[in-house]
Amino acid sequence: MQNTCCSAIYTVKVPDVRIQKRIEFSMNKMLTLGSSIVNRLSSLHTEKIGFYRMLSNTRFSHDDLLEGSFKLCLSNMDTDHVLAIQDTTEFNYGGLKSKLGPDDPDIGPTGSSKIAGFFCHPMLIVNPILNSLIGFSSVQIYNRTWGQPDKKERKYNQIDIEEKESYRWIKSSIETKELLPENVKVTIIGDRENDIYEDFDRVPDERTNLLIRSRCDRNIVGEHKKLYNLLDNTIVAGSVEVEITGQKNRKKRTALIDVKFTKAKICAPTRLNVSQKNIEIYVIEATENPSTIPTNEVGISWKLLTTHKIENLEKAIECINWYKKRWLIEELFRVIKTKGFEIESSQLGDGFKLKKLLAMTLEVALQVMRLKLSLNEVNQKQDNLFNSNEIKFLEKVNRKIEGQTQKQKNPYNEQTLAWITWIIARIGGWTGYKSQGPPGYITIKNGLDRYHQQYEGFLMFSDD
Ligand SMILES: [Mn+2]
Repeated sequence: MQNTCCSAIYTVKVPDVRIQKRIEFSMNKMLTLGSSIVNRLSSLHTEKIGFYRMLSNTRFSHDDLLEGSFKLCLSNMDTDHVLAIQDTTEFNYGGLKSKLGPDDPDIGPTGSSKIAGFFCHPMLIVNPILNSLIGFSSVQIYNRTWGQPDKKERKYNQIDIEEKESYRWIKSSIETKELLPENVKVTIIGDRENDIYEDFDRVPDERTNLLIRSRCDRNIVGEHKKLYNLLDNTIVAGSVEVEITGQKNRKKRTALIDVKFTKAKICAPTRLNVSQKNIEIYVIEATENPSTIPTNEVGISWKLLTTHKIENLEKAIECINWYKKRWLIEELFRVIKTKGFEIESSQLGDGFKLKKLLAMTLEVALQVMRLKLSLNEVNQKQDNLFNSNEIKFLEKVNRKIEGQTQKQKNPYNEQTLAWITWIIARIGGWTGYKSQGPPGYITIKNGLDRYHQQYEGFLMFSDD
């Protein structure tokens, strides 16, 4: 089982033991209360003040906190092949405009040029076999500056990739390679925005592969001249059933996916400063068969570029399944924002503090996700996420819950994370009936919240 977020990971970069303790304490509060809003984390004035002081302490920044996360990721490494999933999200503090003035160096315009905020680009490391979250190998928290010249003014298509914001995709890959042990193979996964020629030029090596969704048709060497034209002329190699999780505009279903794959030599766009003028890659096309596409919906259609050698259908399907795990990073963003910690509702009003709060929230959100995912990986042990007193309390709660509903026993082995998650989810209002499906994040978060209150009461009485 993985180490928890709150066990002495910041010792290197944080000024002293007292602050280290303060960070651990705050992160535990965030975890059990499921919130990043300082006011909600404690009813004690002194605790709140301590948290605020720690965030405003200029002797360490969000980057120093993130060093702790990277250390933790390394110590959790439990496999020799990982998926490294990267993506960008923005944090909007438009509502704080009056507080977050144009003078704050840690705040700038976001996707919408008028809304104040910053961006975060994490690389999430996943064990593809256990489907577990190992940690973060790189996180870039950055902001644009007000009044920055636009792409046209900067002659954007003429400047080197290092000067562009999109360099973040390559930077996080390089940082990941530097951090992870050499015997660990890495498959880097990114969405369409990650389809950057320079990435294919600079990142792959003997142990590092790319698996990236195609954004644009590319020139290729050979008679078909264009990548998509080549795909049109490739036959379907086979079909596979894929479970599609329901979303806003996507119905939950078992989709039948037709799979094509082929080798291609892509050409560097003209004017580009790269060492390889063309690069051999493989391309996989996954297209949903019309027979499973619901009416009024567009079927699944992915074109994936990869440096993995795709020589048979099995390998193509394996890559499709790896790419599917990209939803984990989307889920992480939801947990940090709307589905959980509500970090955008923070009233801190200061970019430096908000970025530190985000660095801590990233690690805590990962813990909440681990709880939920544990129901699929039922043998994962829990180490020190909950202490022995809490386990005693959980045993009592478990007996009470099971007593009320004789038919519904906690199906998991005691001391596993799944056993704890089952109890927390039940406290959060989940019935445990198969028909209701697995508990969601809101339920787990509510469960942690109520659990925390009940445990405080339990401690009070056991003190008597
Ligand atoms: Mn994206």
